[in-house]
Amino acid sequence: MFGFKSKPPTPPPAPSAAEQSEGSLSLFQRLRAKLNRGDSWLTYDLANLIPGGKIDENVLEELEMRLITADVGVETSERILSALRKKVARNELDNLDALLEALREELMDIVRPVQGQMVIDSKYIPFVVLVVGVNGAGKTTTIGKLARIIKAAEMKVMLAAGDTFRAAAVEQLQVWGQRNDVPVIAQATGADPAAVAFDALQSAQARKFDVLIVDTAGRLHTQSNLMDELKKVKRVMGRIDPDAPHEVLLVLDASQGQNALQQAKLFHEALGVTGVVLTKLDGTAKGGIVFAIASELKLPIRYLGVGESVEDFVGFEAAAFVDALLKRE
Ligand SMILES: Nc1nc2c(ncn2[C@@H]2O[C@H](COP(=O)(O)OP(=O)(O)OP(=O)(O)O)[C@@H](O)[C@H]2O)c(=O)[nH]1
Ligand SMILES: [Mg+2]
Repeated sequence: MFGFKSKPPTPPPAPSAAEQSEGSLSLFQRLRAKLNRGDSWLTYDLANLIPGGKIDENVLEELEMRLITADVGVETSERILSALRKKVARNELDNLDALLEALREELMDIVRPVQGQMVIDSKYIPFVVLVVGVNGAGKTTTIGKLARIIKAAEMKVMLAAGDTFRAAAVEQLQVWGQRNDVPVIAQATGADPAAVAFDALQSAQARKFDVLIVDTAGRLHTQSNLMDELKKVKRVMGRIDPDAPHEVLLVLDASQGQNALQQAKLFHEALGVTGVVLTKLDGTAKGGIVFAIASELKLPIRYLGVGESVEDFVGFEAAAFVDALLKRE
């Protein structure tokens, strides 16, 4: 679920969603079951719309509506449909299977370029991951999940409790630390988050940790003073290692639809996001936001959160994701 530079992984990282086919229900199957529920998703009942088996404007309009209501966004949906319309005009799509295959290709073209693992470069000691996002997006939970897979790859990982604002935020991170048996650097609530990050980086460097993950308090992308605070956290770590943080992970709640796209734009402007995690894809989210982010921002999508527990976490794989949305049982 992440790559390595300079140093081979031992043992290999956790299996990808597509690979986890054994066991009661694979993550891929679960993702698919959640995203492809009943009449809520793309291909449900599409066949019934095609009385003579013919793809016409009604079918295309229905498909466009479904893309938009699945959070793909108007602009991206229009782009997909215009490509499909051209094919229909050339008589290349004369049945549902051909239409679905063409749709699959269009969706793949959008997400293939944003599939990219987080690469932990061992030339950095530690490799620093700064985790940001709005309140309740799933930052702290994502850190717990990430710490687990990094530890499983036999790397030394430390957590920094940079959320000094919300009551109990430090304790929440400490619980994840205990669960994964990884150290958590913390200060009292109300401390300067930049100071916490600075101290943690110094400590992780001195103790030769492979990875440091810095939690931060949730904040709205529109609160410029709080966005400035994050810039300071970033800047201060840069004094110890000019390249740190080496990954700025933006955590987005996929069920927030188009608002998540707006968040991504502003966090990226402020901090230079290098990777996105989409959480809560097991809930009411329809998954289309992945395409909106890929097509409009072109930011790498690293991981998907598909539940609250530590194993509900998969590396983003374009083909597995698109298939989870399109494939009929
Ligand atoms: N269903 C589901 N719930 C999730 C997922 N990720 C996180 N959660 C839940 O979302 C809630 C908020 O998660 P946190 O990790 O505390 O979010 P946060 O971004 O750190 O929140 P703040 O620190 O308050 O900004 C918790 O109840 C988590 O269990 C997910 O992938 N699926
Ligand atoms: Mg948190």
